[in-house]
Amino acid sequence: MSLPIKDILSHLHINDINHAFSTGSNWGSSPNAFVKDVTSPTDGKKIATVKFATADEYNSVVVTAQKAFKTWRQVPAPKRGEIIRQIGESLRENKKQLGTLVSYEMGKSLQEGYGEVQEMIDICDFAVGLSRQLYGLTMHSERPEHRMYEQYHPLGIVGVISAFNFPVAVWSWNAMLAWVCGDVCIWKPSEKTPLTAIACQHIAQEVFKRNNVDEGVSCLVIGDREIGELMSSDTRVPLVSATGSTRMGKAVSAAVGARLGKSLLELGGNNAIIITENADLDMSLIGAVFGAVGTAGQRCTSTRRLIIHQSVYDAFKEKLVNAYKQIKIGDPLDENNHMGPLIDQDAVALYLDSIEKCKAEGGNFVVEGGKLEGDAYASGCYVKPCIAEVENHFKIVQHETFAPILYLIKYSDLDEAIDLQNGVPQGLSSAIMTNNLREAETFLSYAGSDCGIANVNIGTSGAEIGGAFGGEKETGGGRESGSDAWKVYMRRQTNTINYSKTLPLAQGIKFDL
Ligand code: UN1
Repeated sequence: MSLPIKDILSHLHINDINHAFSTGSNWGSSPNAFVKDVTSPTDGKKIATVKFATADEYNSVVVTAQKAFKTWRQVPAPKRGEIIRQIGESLRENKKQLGTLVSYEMGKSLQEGYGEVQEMIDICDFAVGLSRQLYGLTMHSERPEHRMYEQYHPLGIVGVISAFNFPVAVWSWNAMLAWVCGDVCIWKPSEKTPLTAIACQHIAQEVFKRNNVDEGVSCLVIGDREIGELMSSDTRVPLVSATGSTRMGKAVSAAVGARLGKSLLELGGNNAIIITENADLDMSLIGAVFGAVGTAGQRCTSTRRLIIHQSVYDAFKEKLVNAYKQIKIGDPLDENNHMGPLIDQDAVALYLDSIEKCKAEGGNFVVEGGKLEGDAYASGCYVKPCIAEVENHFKIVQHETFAPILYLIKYSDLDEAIDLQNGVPQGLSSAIMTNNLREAETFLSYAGSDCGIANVNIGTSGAEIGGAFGGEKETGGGRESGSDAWKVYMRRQTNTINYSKTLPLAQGIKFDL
């Protein structure tokens, strides 16, 4: 049984009307701020109202964050890690409430809402360990009695632009790493999901306050595209980490690049699973269906294409069609349902438009799509997951539609399958289902998948936080979360120290006075 939403909102300090920005426990908004109602796609009801920040307010937040950076960077990294550990504890305590609000505000199933908060807890744990491992290398100098090494220093303000589909986890990947690295964060959440962001800000600031940390370490700015544009062209923000569409990423990258700042981009995917003649079809089915309908097809890592060997094509198609008949669609807070709504009615319009475009190009729908009508679907955001037989070169197949539309493509040999898998502009996640070592290793080799993530006998979505997360081509090239992704949040400095009594020059150059 899920908790009543009203109790959850008050537990997470969400008010009827919420301020536009926060620099720690200081929340504010101008009297003439733009006011937006936040409605739930699950039942179409208004949850609360938020105010949008103005450019002046954004500027005041940056000034506060700059000040906070000066003190936060002096805190030893393991001590910063200890504070992140406490944030992880607080997330554990609030997992149920925050996970439920994620589900209610965004529309993903409750299980996935809890999973998203678990992903935040996991990255906190990772960041705590990392706080004692911000290693640089030591090199041997070519000169006698010299020592050479590199060290990592914090950058300053990290701007985080996050998307509605993972409204809190992707922020935490960035914020927890940035904080242990000694940076401060300004978060601009999606204007579609500001309430979960406000809840996280309260959780983080309570911990910072309890530890007497300058609360400007964690700042929140609610607004639309304008705030993202201000952040991207702001030289006071050395790193902008942006998650969202390729169109948005190109704009951020151009603005940040024009001032030679750093950007970390995690953009669209067009992820495929190759199902070979040596695949376990039952396992493949779970991976494919969860990948396609999980989060109603609104993950960057959602499975959009299945590239299936001709010898198992018909058998697998039949399994899929049968499995789609079992999918329960409805209120995501009801744990019997597999799939909730799309984020809003605009998303439904894009989904319907993609189906039309697919049909116009010759797509053959083996499971029909469409908008769901009736009392249970009164928000107007519920759709049917659908499946179409297509060719990879169709324009609509080359495009990422953020909805549960799954494309089937037939192949006859593995090289062809890999070409099809790589034959899209995006390069985030990919998978092969096979029990054949040669097929698996070929897929993982330099001649295999061109994506940032390549899995064997696992679907395309649901990556763990321990690995670096991100992709190539139009996905933007960024890497977040685990492995050595932390290095993006720091600046590297090479130091050479001469402890001899002479000053020999490198490369043997003679320069005597
Ligand atoms: C996203 O869709 O932006 O790998 C992130 C996954 C999740 C993260 C997705 N752990 O599906």
